[in-house]
Amino acid sequence: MEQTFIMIKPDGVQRNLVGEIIGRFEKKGFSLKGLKLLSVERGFAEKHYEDLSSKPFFNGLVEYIISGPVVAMIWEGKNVVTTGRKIIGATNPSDSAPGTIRGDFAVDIGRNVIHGSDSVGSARKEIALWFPEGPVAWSSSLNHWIYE
Ligand code: DAT
Ligand code: MG
Repeated sequence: MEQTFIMIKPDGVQRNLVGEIIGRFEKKGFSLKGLKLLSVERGFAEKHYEDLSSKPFFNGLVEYIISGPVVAMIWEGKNVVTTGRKIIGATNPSDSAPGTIRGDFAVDIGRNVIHGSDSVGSARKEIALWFPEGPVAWSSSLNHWIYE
């Protein structure tokens, strides 16, 4: 089953949005396969965002991610990468539809509350970086009510 990496950024933690965000993924029907609250160091944040290292906003982005604890998660389910990005909403909260996490809870692109992997390949890379121990192996007894 497909997995994605979701991270609640430091503003989401500070603004007490952790329960709200986890609730949206839970209620959708996706399964939580990894969860931790942690602070990351500069080098780790740079590695997570290495594809963006040439962007003018890279340093500010790294400063933001290391500015406080984040919640790192693995979520599993059918099409969870693409659907997870839809639940999160567009990168710039000015463009994020109401009903999405960024559409409902963010204003500025530099404080957009949450990260989600953009492809199955990057999900695999990001899960390996953030969860070297791998996902927790369990399966929900509700799967029968969520999948045909
Ligand atoms: P996303 O987080 O939607 O996958 P991304 O991978 O293109 O977006 O960029 C990572 C983060 O970098 C994004 O969540 C916010 C920040 N960012 C992206 N484009 C930006 C821009 N033009 N100005 C400032 N910050 C930006
Ligand atoms: Mg991205």
